Amino acid sequence: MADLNNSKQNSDLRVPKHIAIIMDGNGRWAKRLGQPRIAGHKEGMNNVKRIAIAANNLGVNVLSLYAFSTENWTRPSKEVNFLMRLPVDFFGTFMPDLIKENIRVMVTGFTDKLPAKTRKAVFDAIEDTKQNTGMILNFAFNYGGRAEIVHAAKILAIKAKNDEIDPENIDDESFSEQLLTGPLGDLADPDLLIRTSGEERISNFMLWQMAYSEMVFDETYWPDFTADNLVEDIKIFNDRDRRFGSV
Ligand code: V07
Repeated sequence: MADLNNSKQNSDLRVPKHIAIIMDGNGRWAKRLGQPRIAGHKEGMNNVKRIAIAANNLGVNVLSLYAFSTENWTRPSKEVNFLMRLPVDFFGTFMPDLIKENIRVMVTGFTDKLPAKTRKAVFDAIEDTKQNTGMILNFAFNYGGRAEIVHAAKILAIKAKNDEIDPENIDDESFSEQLLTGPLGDLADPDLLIRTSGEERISNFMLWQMAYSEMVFDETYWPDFTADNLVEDIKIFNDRDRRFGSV
């Protein structure tokens, strides 16, 4: 089964090396309070910081968060514009915390299609945290699983056409290297996927990488999701691991 860390804090908890989260339920969280959707996005962003720090303290190596999909561009332009400002806001507010917590920022997605200001905020954050040795906080941003696989196939096809590789030699490993998560190496595949707000779908997130991931669907809306919810979901993961490991 999945390789596990020894947790820094919970002797009983075996913490997955790579946790991926689909941060769903922000709009419904706002609606429940009679507030606009963007209020939910804002509170969702604040929660990214809290959960990133909690995961880092638990000893997680990679936390991948699905922030924006290649399909999200079809939302109303006012909402898209707001979402494109969130990384700017996020790093503007939380960069000192990320440095203090020794967290390294990474982005998985088609960043060339982002507005210039957004792209700059993201690349500055990657640059400013590249010396950090703690958890990798990986934002899946303008990310789509199928687009990622198609992109990898194109790169390999071009290499083959240019006689740089023999198509016969393409295998799981050389294919993985061409995915946007290639830089993560051995850590590219999540051990655990959590989706909040009760929806039970993958929605085009890390399709290749989740071939063997355990999936936990948590009822909590993302802005309400706490460190305790995270530990609870890791325990569910541990119980499954124990059952399957014992046969
Ligand atoms: C977004 C907050 C979290 C819930 C999901 C919807 C709204 C953080 C980021 C982000 C992205 C890239 C980056 C740094 C931060 C973000 C979007 C939406 C589009 F490098 N939260 N958050 N990006 N929400």
